[in-house]
Amino acid sequence: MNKRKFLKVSGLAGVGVVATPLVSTLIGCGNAPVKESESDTSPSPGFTLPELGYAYEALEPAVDRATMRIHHEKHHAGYVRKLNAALDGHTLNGASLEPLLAAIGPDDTALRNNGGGHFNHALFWKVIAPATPGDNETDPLLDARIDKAFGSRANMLDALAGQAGQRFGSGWAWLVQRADDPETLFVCSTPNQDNPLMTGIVAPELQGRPILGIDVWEHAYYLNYQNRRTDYVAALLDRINWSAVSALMA
Ligand code: MN3
Repeated sequence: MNKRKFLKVSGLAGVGVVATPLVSTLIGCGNAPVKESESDTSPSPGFTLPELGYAYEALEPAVDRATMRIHHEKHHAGYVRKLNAALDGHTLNGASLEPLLAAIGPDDTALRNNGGGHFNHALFWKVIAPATPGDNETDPLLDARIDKAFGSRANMLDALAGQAGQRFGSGWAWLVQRADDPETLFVCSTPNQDNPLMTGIVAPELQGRPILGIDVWEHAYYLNYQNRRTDYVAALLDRINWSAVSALMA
């Protein structure tokens, strides 16, 4: 391995042990810390496609059954498969997903696109889950943080929809806890499958822990909405599972 990668992997050895594993609660994935002496030969963690936890038609009419099925069975499954393939023999093989995302450099295209794709979609399925009784009860801590940053939940949703609408081409809009101040929330968008956990890729002011993400790739809405991204985002923002968002706060 080259010196730059070696330093990054070395720095992660402890992180994998102590970091709060956001994604390990979302996804059945490996948690083994990177071992620099074994990382070239240890087996792939074998990231797996998480279950939705609800039926493909459960979000209709906001998101249609066919879109949900293709999005989960084809698109997300493809990211998982290509992520595992990209990790075969890679120095980051064995890392859990969050430290892996933090260590990716801008030129490591396969890990960047597929590691991001796996994380982003696993988060997405959680936060857009259809509401069941009790799911959408107000969480005082989340509400307080939203009010502090945006004035109200409606203002935050407007800002998030604005980020989704302004993203040129494919990408995501996020509600994020600041990396250097987790009690402070902000909204942003990132292109393609990037996300705010990619400290080696996204700008410092965009770094943090996403607790809500909106997929604005055309594959997320085109069957039902064609070019009407604004209508899709508005419908989706009515289907947020606020209990899940609260649970993702650090
Ligand atoms: Mn997608």
